[in-house]
Amino acid sequence: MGRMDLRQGIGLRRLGSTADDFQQDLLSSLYYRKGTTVESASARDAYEALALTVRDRLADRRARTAAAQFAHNPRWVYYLSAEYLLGAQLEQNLLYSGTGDLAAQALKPLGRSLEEIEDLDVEPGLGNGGLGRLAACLIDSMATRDIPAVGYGIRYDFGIFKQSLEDGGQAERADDWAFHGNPWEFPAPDDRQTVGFYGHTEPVPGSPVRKRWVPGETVLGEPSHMLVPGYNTETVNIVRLWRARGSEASFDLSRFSAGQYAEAVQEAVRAENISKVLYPDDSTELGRELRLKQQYFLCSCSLRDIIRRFRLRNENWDDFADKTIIQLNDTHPTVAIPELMRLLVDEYELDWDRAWSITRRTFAYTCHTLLPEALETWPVHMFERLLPRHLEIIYLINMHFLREVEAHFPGDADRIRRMSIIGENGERRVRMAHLAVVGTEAVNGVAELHSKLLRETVLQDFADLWPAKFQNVTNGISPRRFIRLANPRLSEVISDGLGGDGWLNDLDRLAELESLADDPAFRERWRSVKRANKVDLAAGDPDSLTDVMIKRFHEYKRQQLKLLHVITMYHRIRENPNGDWIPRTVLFAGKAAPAYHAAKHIIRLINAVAATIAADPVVAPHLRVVFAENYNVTLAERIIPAADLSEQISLAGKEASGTGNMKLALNGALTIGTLDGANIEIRAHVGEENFFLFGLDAFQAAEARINGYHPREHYERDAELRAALDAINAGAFGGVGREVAESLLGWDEYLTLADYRSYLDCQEEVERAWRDRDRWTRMSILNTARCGFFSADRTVADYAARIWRVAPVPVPRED
Ligand code: GFP
Repeated sequence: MGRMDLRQGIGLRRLGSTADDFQQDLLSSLYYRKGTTVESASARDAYEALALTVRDRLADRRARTAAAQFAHNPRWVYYLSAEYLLGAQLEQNLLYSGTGDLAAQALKPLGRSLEEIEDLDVEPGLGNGGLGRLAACLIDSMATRDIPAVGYGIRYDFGIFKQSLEDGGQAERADDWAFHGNPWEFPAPDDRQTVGFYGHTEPVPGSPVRKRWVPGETVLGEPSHMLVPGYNTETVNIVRLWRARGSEASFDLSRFSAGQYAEAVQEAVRAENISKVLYPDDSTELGRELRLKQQYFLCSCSLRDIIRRFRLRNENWDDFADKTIIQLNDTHPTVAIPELMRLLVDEYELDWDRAWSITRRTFAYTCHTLLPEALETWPVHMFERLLPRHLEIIYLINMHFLREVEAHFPGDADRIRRMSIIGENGERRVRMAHLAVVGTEAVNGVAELHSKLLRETVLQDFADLWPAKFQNVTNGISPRRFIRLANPRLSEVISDGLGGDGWLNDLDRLAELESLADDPAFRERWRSVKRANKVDLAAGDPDSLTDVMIKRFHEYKRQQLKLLHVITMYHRIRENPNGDWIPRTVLFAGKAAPAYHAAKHIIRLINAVAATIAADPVVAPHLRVVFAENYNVTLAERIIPAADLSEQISLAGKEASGTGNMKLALNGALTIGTLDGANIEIRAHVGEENFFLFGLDAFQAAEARINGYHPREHYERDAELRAALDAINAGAFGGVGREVAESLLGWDEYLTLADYRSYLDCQEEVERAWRDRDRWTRMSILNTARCGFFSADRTVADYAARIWRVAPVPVPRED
């Protein structure tokens, strides 16, 4: 029977809520769990003891959540994601458990301040960019909305690399985020799973469909979980992360005894490599195979765990899809579809049609891109070697699917070729996005434009076949993390304005701030908050216009366009040193994928331009360029509250949604942006007059390419643009950046030069608005007031109602 039954009737001693109780619990954590004393505790001991004490408060709620959820036997949401960018845990968990003040007091006898202790809290670097942070925001909001959910992921030993600058270029170091251990985590070795790879399949006598897979290698997946508390509710969900281990037999004692130390551990090392790093370099065949291994590892472990959980309360497989919805966060976990088929057909002996009907109703897929190169495909030969049984299953799925296509569109061979799960152009490859569309009940894009473009371009054939399957769910962000924790000053002003902090889980209430946008005293407070945040950030003059572009480095996001603007400002100031210049601090932050050379050239050029400007006494008083190293959630939380201007300048039709755009607008930064991704919805919400729009739209951008785009024509025509590119080519910035200029003039994949003039004109509008302080502040307040829609709580409500079809299961408060 399920282990939950063991708890029945055993009530836990309730943890006390007074300062004394908390103090006692902190001390007992220090003595009994850290094995130290007040006198000899190091700062890290104090940190860990505090973390455990806070964790206990949440664990208490977790136990009640589990009891309530299991008793209810609801449809569970299982979120499968290769990434989770959770952000620092201590501050969040203090807020969500309401113990911040108690903690500060309790630390005093240890001679420690809460700030000092918080600095020891390392953010788990288990993600890369927007997709990983979205996953973290969604699990936060699921808990806040009392939706029974588990997030599944991989517990990478090394997260995304740590970035530093060397000679102005990006240098990468391993991010050993859990070097000191991770007090937020509960290992659950008893729930370990065994995962197979390679090998061969054998027929099962008497069954035409079932096969026996004999793997050539097995590894163990050991889970641990972290608590995911809801805000202002009792629910505490979990995120369960798998770590790969060799079996006990993987250590070869005889080789070790013979002095073959490396050989003795090689099997264990090979196993452990699976969860070693996030996104291993995929420029080699081995690296690519390791990525596919990771994906299968995550899916296999998670599905078995999901099935285990299902079987605790249910017996009939026909109920599986009514009790389970698995959301695939992009294509990385798509191999879960053939894996579920394999488990149902081969291991649980369901017939194919029944298994397929269950599988299809169990999964939903979120696509996060429009870039064709970002839609994953795997070589058939790699699949065949690594996952031979899954390839057979994919072939069968494809066969049935293509029959369906043929029935709808008889004789349309071209369509069949386009839609097949197996791509036959050149090397045969498995198209994971096609598999994800075929094997799921719902497919969604992450902003209105994105979902429309998916339907009309990238996945058009599928939308023709199954129009009802395609939906939009616009992304959102956690207001707790990105206003309350990131910007406590603004939170206080908002709470004062709205008479309480109920807005933190009802973000539409921010609309009530509108009436305060014309109140001079409120405006003054608003401005002083922004200024104080800038002082804290210490990136430049707090009275300057703080212009931020913070996001992964990618040419489609067009950091190079911002840079051309910076160079033009530099030229203008030099030419007219006594002009009435608005002081600006331009702040860049973001990582480039280690093998993405073009993006790294842009980083290097930014730093070269920054250095040139800093060394120029004429320009430096007016313009400063800062590159903040090692962008992560923690750094984002410092920069966002200090931003005046939010750069969302991707080429229209390329950014699926963006979420940084939402975080910045919510914190009162004004957006300069294209009609791309969620910018469109942000503009619709905040009002055209409170948004700086420029550039081609997605349709015009596509047309420009089709009609033959020649970046040089823009160069010839526009003297300032020419001056900027010529300066780079002439070596004006320490000789750095010629590759950037060359790529812009040669091909300019993302139409940077086409949008240059429109962008510069728009920056002039920005400056006009900035000169009118009251106007700017009013716009800023209205941005915050009108961005309630972008709460991840709304996003989750949308998924729950339209895709997951799940209802909240409230957890009773303890009497
Ligand atoms: C991707 C897309 C973004 C989108 C996020 C979340 O981000 O436009 O906002 O996913 O849906 F590109 P990255 O993981 O690629 O940064």
